[in-house]
Formats: sequence, C-alpha cells, structure tokens
Amino acid sequence: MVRFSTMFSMLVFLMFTGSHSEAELIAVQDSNVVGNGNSPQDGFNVTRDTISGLEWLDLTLTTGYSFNEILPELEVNGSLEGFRHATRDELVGLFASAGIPDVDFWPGTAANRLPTMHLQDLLGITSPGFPQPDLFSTLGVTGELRGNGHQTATIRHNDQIGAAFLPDSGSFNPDSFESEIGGHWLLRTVPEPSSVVLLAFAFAALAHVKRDSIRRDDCRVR
Ligand SMILES: [Ca+2]
Ligand SMILES: [Ca+2]
Repeated sequence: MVRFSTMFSMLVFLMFTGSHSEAELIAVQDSNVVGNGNSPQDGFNVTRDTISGLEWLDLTLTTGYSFNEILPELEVNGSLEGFRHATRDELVGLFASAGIPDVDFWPGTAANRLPTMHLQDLLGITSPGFPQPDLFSTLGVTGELRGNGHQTATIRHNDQIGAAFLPDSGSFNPDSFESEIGGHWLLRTVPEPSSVVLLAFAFAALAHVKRDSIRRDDCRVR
C-alpha cells in the first residue's frame, strides 16, 4: 500500500502542476482552417484556451459572413467544419482565462486594458477606429438569441481602458445582415493531451498496483 500512496501522490502532484503550467492562452496555426481568406493578424489563426480545452477562431477570418452565410461553412465539408458559435458562458470563460477582471462594465476599466489587448492580439482586431477613432474593437456574433436577433460580444481597448461585454440589446439582425467590421465568435473542442497523459499514467499506476497485489497473493499461496 505504501507504493500505491506514493503513486497516488505523484499523480496528484502531476495534476496540480499540470493545471498551473496550463493557465494560458496559446496561439496555434491550423492550415486547414481558412475562413474568409484573410491572413491572421498575428500569424496564427486559432487560440487555444488550455483551461477550458476550447479553441477559438480569429474573428478577422469571419468578417463579411452573415449568419445565414456562415452556417453552411460550419457543416461537414464546410470551410469551418468543426467550429460552432460560442455561448455566453463560454465567452465569459474565455475572458476569465484571458485574465480580464471586469466583464460587462461599459465603458470599460483600466484594469481590463492589458489583458483585453492581449486577447485582441490573439484573436485579431476586426474594427480599428470603431466606434470612436481611438478605440480598437473586436466584434462578433455569438450563439445566443437576444431581443430580435443574435447576441453580439465585443472586446475593445484604447490607451486608457479595456472592455469586454455581451449586451442584451446588441444583436445581429436580420440573419442576412453582414458586416465587414464584425465576425463570429467560433470555437471547437480539442482533446487535451495532458489529460490523456495523466489518464494513461493513472491506468499504468493502477495496473502496477494490481500486479503487485497479485504477486503478493501468489507468494501467500506458495
Ligand atoms: Ca458575405
Ligand atoms: Ca490569431
């Protein structure tokens, strides 16, 4: 049993350190994902949230698509197969992973500024100089319905503040409406390799313990 508890504490240690080293958003380039043909502003078209295990597509790659136009792209054999619109909770989770402290505060806070800028560096800025010349905005359509249309979410900054918000009134309507300064908040799930490794380790540890106990039983029989 000593061995098992050693294994167990090693496993707990790995899970603990694993979750800490992963507290980060990572830029990923997937050459299979093209979207509207724009180049990703940072050279990477996908942002992996290692906390939620979700991958977010740059919003600059989905400007110019109306809601009706993007739906077929999300289907099997579409140019964005595997992606779907984000829920409000998933967006709030992304903002948390980015370290944005004050969500849904408008016109924004000073504490939001650096983490919001960092998230915009990753996802791209769809509308520089909007709605005011000094503001840099990333606008997109979510998977939520609010009022008479699809709820939008926006992150933006200027040289003073940052803001991340999902207004209940701000909607994308009608479904045929398209914008050159607004994209779509799209995400997909990725398998978490670290979890797979941990699981494999857990199985190996259990198998080892089982082998040991069988061996001990064998000794007893003899
Ligand atoms: Ca279009
Ligand atoms: Ca990017």
